[in-house]
Amino acid sequence: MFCFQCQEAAQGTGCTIAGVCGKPSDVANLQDTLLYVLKGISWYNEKLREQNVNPEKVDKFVFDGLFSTITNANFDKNVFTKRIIKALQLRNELHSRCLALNIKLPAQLPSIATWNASSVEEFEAKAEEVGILSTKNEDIRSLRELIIYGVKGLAAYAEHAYNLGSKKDSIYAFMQRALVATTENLSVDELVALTLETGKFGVDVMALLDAANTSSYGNPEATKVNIGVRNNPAILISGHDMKDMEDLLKQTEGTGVDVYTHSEMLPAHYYPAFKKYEHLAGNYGNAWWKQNTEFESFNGPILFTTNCIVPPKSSATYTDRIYTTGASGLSGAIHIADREESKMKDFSPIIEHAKKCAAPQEIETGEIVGGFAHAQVFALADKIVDAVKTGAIKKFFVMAGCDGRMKSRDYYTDFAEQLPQDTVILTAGCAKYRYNKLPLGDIGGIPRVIDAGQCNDSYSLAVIALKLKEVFELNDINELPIAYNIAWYEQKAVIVLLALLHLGVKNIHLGPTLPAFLSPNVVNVLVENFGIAGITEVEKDLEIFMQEA
Ligand code: SF4
Ligand code: SF3
Repeated sequence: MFCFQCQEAAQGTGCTIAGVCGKPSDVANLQDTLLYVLKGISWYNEKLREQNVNPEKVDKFVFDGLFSTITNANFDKNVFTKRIIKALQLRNELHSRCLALNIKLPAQLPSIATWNASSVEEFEAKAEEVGILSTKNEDIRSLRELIIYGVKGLAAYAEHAYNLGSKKDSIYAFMQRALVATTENLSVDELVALTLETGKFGVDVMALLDAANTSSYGNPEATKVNIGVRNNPAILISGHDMKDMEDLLKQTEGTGVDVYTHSEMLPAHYYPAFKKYEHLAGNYGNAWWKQNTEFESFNGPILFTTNCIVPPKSSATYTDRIYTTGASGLSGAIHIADREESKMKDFSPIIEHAKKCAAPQEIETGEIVGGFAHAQVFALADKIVDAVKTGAIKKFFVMAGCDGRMKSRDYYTDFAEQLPQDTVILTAGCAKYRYNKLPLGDIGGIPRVIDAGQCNDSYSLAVIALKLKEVFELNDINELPIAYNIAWYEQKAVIVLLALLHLGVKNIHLGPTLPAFLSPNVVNVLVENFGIAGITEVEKDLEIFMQEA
């Protein structure tokens, strides 16, 4: 195996024996092979799409498959084996369709379009030949992988929107085009252009998901979320999928079972449609990587709708309380099947399980505040603009992104604590858990941590920035008093970063380390064109940030 797609890549270069995330080498290899076959599917589908033949199942298969290979989403070997078998069948079906429609194919088909195998051994072995290291030139490899990781992030957000009935063909067509392009002989310049184009579709997909979420559940509102517990048995729901949240809340209503959010599901509390459920009891715990201890004390079953899963240790007592659904998976966990057309998913097994469990054990008390997506911030716009004009707010710091288990991420807590009192943090994603329980106070009623929601709600932060640019009549988004100190971990953060670059945001600081998949030359391109930088020490960085813009 070789994998370097996330921030925790071993030794800062790549995992080769097993993933730091817990991904075993056989699963890593199967993921590489699945990706390879998805490229083949995309190759045929591009030709069919040109003829306006495009079965929806193909788009869905591709984004589902990509999503399942995101860091910490799916560790189940069987899932990948079955998916490769299905993928080969689908690709061969598309080939036959091309032939039936007399679509002209090249005499020499690329290997992504022809490779076939049937055993798991062959699937695993293929990864050695087609994995990341098969691209020998390190700059080409770096750009290809940067595009693929951006496309994986796109796929995740596209799937959430799709689950809410929001579809966009141009996004699916781009995902497939980009996958195929990573197998072609593109130059560095062409790949750089494709990377930036990926960012454009990042903006599109986040806008699509934002519209899907807000039209389904209303605009997020400023909300206080309880972090203590009640005395009822309960289910903990984690991940990013709001449709799953809706189905679970509906099915648990009146059963005596409470629902708590974990990690990236916290922002569900901010939606008016979910607030009406009295049994949505609070948020339990912190960011994903603390699940090893927090799931122990939760006592009830846990539902993963997406990443981030940490495979439980053999000594864990909660292993039999884990359920997965959608793109997520874990060997040994019970997987809740996809919803059938216009029906809800069937969460009854997890609800019955919860009824037999003790209530959660309290690990903290109090409240956290969030729900400042674009509409709520626009409602406060006058107040915010005044605060900037009077100098009460000197600067905003976008500290969106992911959290992770590395000790070096203490930086973000220290940074938040040491920020001058006349600054405000704009956040989204699970990065917020590094500072959302600190007593940072407010500025004239504006909280000093403004939480827009999930990582995809970074879109809201961009919309807010664009609005402020308009209000202050500036020519360039970079003239605003906004600094970007973003923490990344997995591939959704990659698409968020590319989206911000597409919107013209400069001087983003990215930490706690720069991606292992960026070669020195690609880093230079990002530094020269976008002023991308890493992080150093809090004091030094604060000095730099306060000088910029
Ligand atoms: Fe390693 Fe990250 Fe890949 Fe897991 S996802 S194998 S930790 S690089
Ligand atoms: Fe977090 Fe996994 Fe990225 Fe969605 S839940 S931000 S790491």
